[in-house]
Amino acid sequence: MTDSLVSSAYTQALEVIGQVEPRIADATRQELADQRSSLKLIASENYASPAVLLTMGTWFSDKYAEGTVGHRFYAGCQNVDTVESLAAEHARELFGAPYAYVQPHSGIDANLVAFWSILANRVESPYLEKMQAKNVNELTEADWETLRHEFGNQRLLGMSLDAGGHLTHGFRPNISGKMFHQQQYGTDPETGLLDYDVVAAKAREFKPLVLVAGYSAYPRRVDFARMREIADEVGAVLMVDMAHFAGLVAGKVFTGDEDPVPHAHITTTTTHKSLRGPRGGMVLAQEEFAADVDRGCPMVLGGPLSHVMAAKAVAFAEARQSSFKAYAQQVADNAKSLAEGFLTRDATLVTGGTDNHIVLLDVSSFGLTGRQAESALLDAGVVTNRNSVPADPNGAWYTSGIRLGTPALTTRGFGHDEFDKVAELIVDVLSNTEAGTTKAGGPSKASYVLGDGVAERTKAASAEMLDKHPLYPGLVLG
Ligand code: DSN
Repeated sequence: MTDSLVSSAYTQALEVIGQVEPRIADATRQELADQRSSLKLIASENYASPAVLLTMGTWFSDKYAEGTVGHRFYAGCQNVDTVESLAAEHARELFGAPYAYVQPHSGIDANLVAFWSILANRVESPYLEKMQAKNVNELTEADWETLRHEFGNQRLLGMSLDAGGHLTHGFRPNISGKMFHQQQYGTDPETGLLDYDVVAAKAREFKPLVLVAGYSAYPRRVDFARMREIADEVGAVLMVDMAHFAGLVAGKVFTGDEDPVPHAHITTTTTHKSLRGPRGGMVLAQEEFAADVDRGCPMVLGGPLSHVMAAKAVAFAEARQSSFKAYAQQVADNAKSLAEGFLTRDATLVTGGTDNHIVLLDVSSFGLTGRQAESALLDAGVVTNRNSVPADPNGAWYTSGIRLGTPALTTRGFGHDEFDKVAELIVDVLSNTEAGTTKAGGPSKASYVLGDGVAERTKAASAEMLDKHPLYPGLVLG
């Protein structure tokens, strides 16, 4: 797509929007300006291509299409069928998966569909037998009670939030921690690494129905073949949430035992992180779960977002190009450069480094909480998010860590030297930030004092790199 086409498409679109609500047009312009002028290091963010973004802005948004391809609860879904089939076909090819479900609106939705399908597939209940025989109306109160009891008493074992797992992996306050009896596995207190023998011992003792692998803030690769062995030994379903690293799987950086798709019964993901697609989710499954996953909408999800499914198809087509492999490898290489940049400047990293796209910086050695570090960095134009570290003394709100990721800036073209410079800038900001005090004069976990001139010099140094690697080069809004 040529630059002038994209420029004119967006210029005209914003003009149309501005005629109705100019403040939204202004905010949209400002968002582009802000994204262009800051160092985006949030590990779960990226920059989708203009083709992906443009695909989302169409009349497919206006169509209801509950159900699945060829089996809809609404008439007139022939074009949505085309879109959904294409997105699923690209996904199956990209990941080598027997089955792909591209309707989930987010990663949490994808995980809920996976939970639903595992329960529907593995829990024996009179309800399910009757549902399959299409006699739902014949269910007695006793049937429903049995169903609630059986569905509500299953066990899930997942990685704890402070070790890097996701909320939906059994975190107590999350729906996953309430709908399942849950237990969590963590990481080794000395190394910060997953200990598969500990996971196996927990699984043997707890006998979960669902073993969840995958992470949101663990800076290392996972041996999914080993996780499958553990699941098989205890008769569990292995569900892998690859939301964070789907791009590294698609780009063949994670292969063999590190590729979850052939090992997991069900793999879930978002499509907008390292995979660089539109915001959304997806479920990949082995054949035995396909029919249950297919009932995700309307049993778990609201109507599919057809415009987003179309954009998923475009993004997956992009990810099947050889250039995406080079991108994914660069994401991992850049994370190593970033980690080395910190280590040579004596900063502390959880697990001592990275071998994926995440670097988890423990900011306690700077005398700061994650919240203070996140705010100070934002003042200096460095966009990150605070994150717990294992056994975090500051809890999940203030935290002691900053999670950094390389997918977005790698899309802009940043390489080894730039990521080393990013580490230098972050260390400079944090070394020149002091923890503040509360109004009463006590120690504060939120307020902070950034040294004079730090924000300005960081922004100037960032601008040099950002100008060399413009976001959406050639996109000029008239
Ligand atoms: N919000 C996503 C992330 O930042 O990792 C996970 O839900």
